[in-house]
Formats: sequence, C-alpha cells, structure tokens
Amino acid sequence: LARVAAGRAAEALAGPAPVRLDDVVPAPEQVFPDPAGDFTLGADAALRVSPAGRDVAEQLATWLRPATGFPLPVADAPVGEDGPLTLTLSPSAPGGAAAPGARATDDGSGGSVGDGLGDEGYRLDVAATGVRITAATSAGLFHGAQTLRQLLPAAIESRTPVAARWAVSGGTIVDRPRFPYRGAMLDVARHFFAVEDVLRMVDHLARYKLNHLHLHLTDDQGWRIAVDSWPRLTEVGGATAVGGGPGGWYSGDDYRRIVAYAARRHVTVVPEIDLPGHTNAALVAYPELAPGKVAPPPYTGTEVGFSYVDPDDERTYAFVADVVGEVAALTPGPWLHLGGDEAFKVPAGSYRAFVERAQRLVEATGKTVVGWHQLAPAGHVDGRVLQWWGTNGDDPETAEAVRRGARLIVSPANHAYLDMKYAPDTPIGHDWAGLIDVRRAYEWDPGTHVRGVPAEAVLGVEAPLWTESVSTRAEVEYMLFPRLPAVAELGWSPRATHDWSRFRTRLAGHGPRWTTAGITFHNSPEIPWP
Ligand code: TNX
Repeated sequence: LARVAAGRAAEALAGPAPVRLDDVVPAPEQVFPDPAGDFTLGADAALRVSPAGRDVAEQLATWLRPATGFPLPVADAPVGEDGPLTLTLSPSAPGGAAAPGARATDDGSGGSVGDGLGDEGYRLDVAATGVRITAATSAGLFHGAQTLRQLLPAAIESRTPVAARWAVSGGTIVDRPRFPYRGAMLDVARHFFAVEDVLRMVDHLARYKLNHLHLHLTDDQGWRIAVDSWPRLTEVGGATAVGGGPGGWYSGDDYRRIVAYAARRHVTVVPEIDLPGHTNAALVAYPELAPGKVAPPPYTGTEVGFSYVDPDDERTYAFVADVVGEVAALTPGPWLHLGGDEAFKVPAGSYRAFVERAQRLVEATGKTVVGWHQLAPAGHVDGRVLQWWGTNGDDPETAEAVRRGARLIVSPANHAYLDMKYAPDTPIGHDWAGLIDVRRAYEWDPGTHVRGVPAEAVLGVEAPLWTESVSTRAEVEYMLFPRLPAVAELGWSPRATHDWSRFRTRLAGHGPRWTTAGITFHNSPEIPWP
C-alpha cells in the first residue's frame, strides 16, 4: 500500500505518462517512438515559424495558451533555425517512408514533400530539445499542429490555467491522408443552427483532420441561405422548422463568415441546394415554382418525398440558375451539391431531364457538381461526384455512373449516418437504417464498400447529421461524439492501421479531453473510458 501511495505521489509530481505517439486519432500513417526523446513544454517556450506557416502557429499558440498560461510568442524563423516549437513550411522537407531522425537534404535524394507528404501530410519530430512540424502546405502544418495538441495531456483543453507537466512523447510521426475528401454534413434546414454553432462544428471537424463541411441549406421545412434575386426564399421560406419553431437563415455575410472561419481551419464548405424534391419551403415562398402554381401550406413535419419544383416550367430553370449562381459566388470551394434525393413524385424521365439541366447550370458557375447517388442515371458532367447513402452497398446505376467518370463520396446510412441512434434507448435520432454504435460506425471500408466501384474512384467519406430530432448544440455533439472520430479515421488512416480493439482504447483517452473542452458526448459502454 505504501508503495502504491508513494507511486501516486511521484505521479502527481511528474504528471501521468505522456500520451503515446500511436494513440493519435485518426491513426497516423507511420509512427517511430523514441523513449529518449520526450519533450516538456516550458513557460519560456516560443514558437518559431517560417513565414507562410505563421497563421497555423498563431492558431496553435491560441490552443495552448489558456491551459498552460504560457505566453508562447510566435516569431519568424528562417528555415532550419529551430526553437522549442518549430513549424516549418518547406517544399524540400522529408516525406514518405523516411527513417526516424532523417532530416531534409538538399541533394534531392530524399525527394520532396510534394511526392512524400502530399497536400495535407506533415512530419512531426519530438526530441528532448524541441518539437518540429514540417509540411509542404499550411494544411499539412495545421494537421500536424492538431496532432501535437492531442499529444499533450488532456488538461491542455482547459480554458483556465492548470498546473501540469506539459510532456510530449519522443519520436517521429510521418502522416498523410488516405482519401482527399473527409467530411461531415449538418442539416440546418430541419432545425436551424446559429453561426456560432456551425463554427463550433468546424472546430470539431478540424480536430480530427476532416476537411469538408457539407451544409444541407434547404429542405421542406426551411430555406436557410439568402438569395438576393429571390428574397422570399428566406423571408418566407426561412421562417419555419420541424416542430413549428421560428427557423432562421444565413445572410450572405453570415455564410461568408462560416466559409472564412472554416477556410482558416483548412475546412472547405460544400453548400447543398436540394432539388428538385425537398423544396416545400421554396414553394411556399414562390408558388409559381409549384407544379399546380398554388402555394402549399408550410411544412413542419418529418415526412419526405412529397414536394418538388415544376420540371416542365422554364421559370424553374431561371430560379435554379439564379440560386446556384448566387451560392457559387459566395462559395470559394470547388463544390456545389444539388441534392437530388427522394424526388418520389417526379417521373423518372422528367427527373433525369431536370437533373441534366441543373447539372449544366452548376457547371456554368465553374463549380463541380455533387449530388446524392440518385443523380446517377442522369448524364455525366465533368468531375461529377455522387454521394452514396444506401444501406446495401449495391447499386448498378451508381457503379455505371462511376464507369462513366463519376467519383464517389461514401456515406452509407447504416454506418455513417450520425442521426441514427446508438442504442434503442438513445433519446434522439432515427433507426430506419439500424442502430449505429461506435463499432458499427468504425467497422467498414470506404475503399471497397460499394460493389463495382474501385477504391481509385472513391473521393472520400462523409458522415451526415440530419436534424429532424436534433435541435441544440449539445444534441449535435452528442450524436457526433464519439462516432465522428471513427469516420474521420476511416477517411484519414491507412487500412493497415484499422483495428477496432486498438481504436476503442485510443479513443478512450479523448473522453477527458472532450469533458475538459466542454464537448457533450455519448458515454458509450463500448469504450474503456479512463
Ligand atoms: C433520408 S439521406 C434523407 C433525409 C432524411 C434522412 C433521415 C437522404 C439523402 N435523404 O431527407 O433527413 O433520411 O435519416
């Protein structure tokens, strides 16, 4: 007993053992621990940064200052000049399967980050003298900084100073993503979420190296994005929500604020205007778009598939052109999502003709078309991306569209849908695609999930959160955590690292982080929380 007590006292002084390099979520591509290289962040530490990495260094300092209470000044440093925390953006940094301890060479033998770490990869070296993050892009540097944040004790998430030993395990991580598109969707149409809530969701994505936020901006229950040429869309169509709440909508400035906040965190916003179905809110605002030219009553229920814009009226295409034109102009990212799901009342031929025109209108804005996999039967347009949300991984039309050139984002409803309940007693959520516990969210492979679609055609993975039953920030977080990190790992980590029993143990250490950061999560019995 005395020995246990003495051990505890020593631990209290020294702090708990540092997080291990291979406890990071999503699992890094390569990890080379070096027990002799543990580093402790001290009160006099400064961040040295190459000029193009300055913004990432400022963000890292912002994450670390509240809990440490350290000033952590950010200073410019010429490449090669290290301090205790050094962030280096360098096109000639080492990448790929570099040996631990290897350094950049100028003789070209090591290749460049361009062929090693790619657009988003980074290398993190932790030695007793300091921590160094190297990348070819600021996105890579940002992901490396998020890794460092996870390697510090959970107390780093505190917003007030904590007396702790800020130790980081020694060694090297060389890391880059498996898929270029890693995302989550927030349905702001069924229930509206304030700008601040969306920004917080961006922070959640960024922690786990997800790089796309898909906003489902329009549906039967509400139209949430201002379109200057059709002002009643928000004035009238924005005033409703599921259950009869007041709704809400984003002005152009609100939306630009979300986009800019996300961009700084290397997250691209994907706006969705759902057409031709899921349009009751638009029809209430503009009856001329309705098939019978009569305004339907506003809809605050949760059924789907009953509404559609008139595919046989030219006015509809003027509307689509105006809307996608304005949304494209507000959106710096390359994607525009056209929806296309559950247009049950539109005959197949009219549906196809509508989609083909709508796709061309998006193409004319310079954006790349994204749509739910129901778009598959419509003709191909350059670069087109389909989002798979089926539950059986088998759809010949989707496979055929991929053969014609489409790429795929995989969001299987029975694995990746964040609105499904975890268990029968989950207080909110659906179960039409089954229950999705953390293991089910984790145990599938985006690269092989849809029959007839080769891994090369898979752009990535996305976890959608529909919000018929979700109306507060805490409820959003409850459905996201801990499943979002599972999906993030599927999108980022090499398949060779996939291992449920290891994952649940690695994830366990994140519970205290979320608690300290004030993030609500589902206390799943599958995870051995400390
Ligand atoms: C199906 S998934 C929908 C949504 C619902 C969701 C509820 C998809 C493309 N459409 O309209 O919100 O189920 O889980």
